[in-house]
Amino acid sequence: MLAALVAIGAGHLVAAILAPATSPLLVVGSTMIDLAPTPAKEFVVRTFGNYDKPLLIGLIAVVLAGLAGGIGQFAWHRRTPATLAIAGLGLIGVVMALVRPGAAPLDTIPSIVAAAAGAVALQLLVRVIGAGRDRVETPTTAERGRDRRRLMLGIGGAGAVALLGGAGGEAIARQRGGGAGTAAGRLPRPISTAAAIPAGAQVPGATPFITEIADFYRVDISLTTPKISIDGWTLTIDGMVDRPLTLTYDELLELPMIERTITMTCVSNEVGGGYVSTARWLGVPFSEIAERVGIQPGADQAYSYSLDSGYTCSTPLAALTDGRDAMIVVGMNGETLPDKNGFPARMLVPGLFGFVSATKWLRRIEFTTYAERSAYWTDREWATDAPVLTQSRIDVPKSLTTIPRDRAVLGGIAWAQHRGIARVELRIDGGPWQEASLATDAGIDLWRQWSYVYDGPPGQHTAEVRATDATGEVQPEQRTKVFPDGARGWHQIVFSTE
Ligand SMILES: Nc1nc2c(c(=O)[nH]1)N[C@H]1C(S)=C(S)[C@@H](COP(=O)(O)O)O[C@H]1N2
Ligand SMILES: [Mo]
Repeated sequence: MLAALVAIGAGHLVAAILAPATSPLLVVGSTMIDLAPTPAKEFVVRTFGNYDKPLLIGLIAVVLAGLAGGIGQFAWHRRTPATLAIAGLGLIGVVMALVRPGAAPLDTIPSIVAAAAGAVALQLLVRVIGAGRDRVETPTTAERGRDRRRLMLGIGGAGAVALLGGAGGEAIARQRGGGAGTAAGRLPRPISTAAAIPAGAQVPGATPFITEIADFYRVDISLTTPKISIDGWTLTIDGMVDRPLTLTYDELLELPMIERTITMTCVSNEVGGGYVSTARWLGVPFSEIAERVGIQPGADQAYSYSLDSGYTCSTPLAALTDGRDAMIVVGMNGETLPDKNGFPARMLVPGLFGFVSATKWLRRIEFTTYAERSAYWTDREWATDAPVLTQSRIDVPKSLTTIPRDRAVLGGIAWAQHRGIARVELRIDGGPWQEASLATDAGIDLWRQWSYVYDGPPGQHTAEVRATDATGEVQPEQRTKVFPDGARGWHQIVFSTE
């Protein structure tokens, strides 16, 4: 187990220098994410939420410890096979690194180094710790003391090497890359600014209308946050176009930019969930891109590629060209796009769920056909067309809390991006539906806040909410799972008044 620990530490350190995502535990984890069947993935995300990734890494570490422990059982007497077996564990990393989409031969180096480090560590440890093992007579007190000191030396030495490698690697990985901060202050001015959010759009005390960057939800398949350097980064737009285009970061920033406040939602958002946020985005409108490259007839999708692993996304061309504010985003709430939200550039299309529109760490957009290319989540059976579903949420009071009867105000948000919210209704204790008062409308691509004053008898109550979008469609009662095209159903809470 100590040898395996040394291997992981050494691999992590080398990966931090070469490419952090190729660290042995991470390549194994990433490949497992890609290979996991959709229901398994859905179960893990539903059950463990944002702890899904640490959990996966922990699980791999436990399995590794078990295998290494098993090898350790015969290491004393069959040193060579044991050494080969420990090195063999490293080779799992090599294979996993090679099957990652877009893998380069160099990606195997951290796992090769890990295999070698593990083998050397095992040899040394067996020699140091096991020196007295073949003794036939009962050890003397002095010999016993020496054995103990050798054991401590082995544990201490291997532990220190592993810790130095692991912590050093982590520190280097965190420092790496151009990162989001470096381009701060360079953001161009938009040719069209975002409409001001009307004061009445925010219900006092409710969820902030604009989400802080730190609070903005995050959903992606990456085990660690990619830190992309803008040096050497380019965005290619090609495929069925007359004039393919490759832009450096500076060239991208020179294009005309628009600024828009838009609400984003994830298809994996459960009823009442938090995978919905709003920010002010700065980016190049797709209309500008389309004009520059000249999209050829016959293309029906924009197929986008991410720099992190093999993530790809299919966006219907119609949604990019029907006049809505689809854009290639470089700025968020007045700052350069943060690493976690896709630095240096991401896509954003109002009205579509993130997995069919919002590729982060953008590398390439290929105009093509659905017949020709299928995306990461399409291959995993998720919906091909995925407009945001009309949803509403009760944010105050928190479920199972008690509120004073003379100030019993319920509040929350509703969203139906690119259609708009026309009405929100509340139902208390299964009674008749009653109109909530809607906050000022800030635009159809944005969520809308609502409030409702409860003035019924004190005690414990249930409240349910449902929204109607501007096309007249009422949110259905029937709950559905998030797979394959988003959760439906009414959000419900239990609260007390006194
Ligand atoms: N490269 C990459 N881009 C991605 C994803 C991903 O896994 N990888 N997930 C998508 C999904 S499912 C959503 S909902 C949004 C989330 O964007 P956010 O993390 O900035 O909130 O990003 C989209 N873009
Ligand atoms: Mo998503």
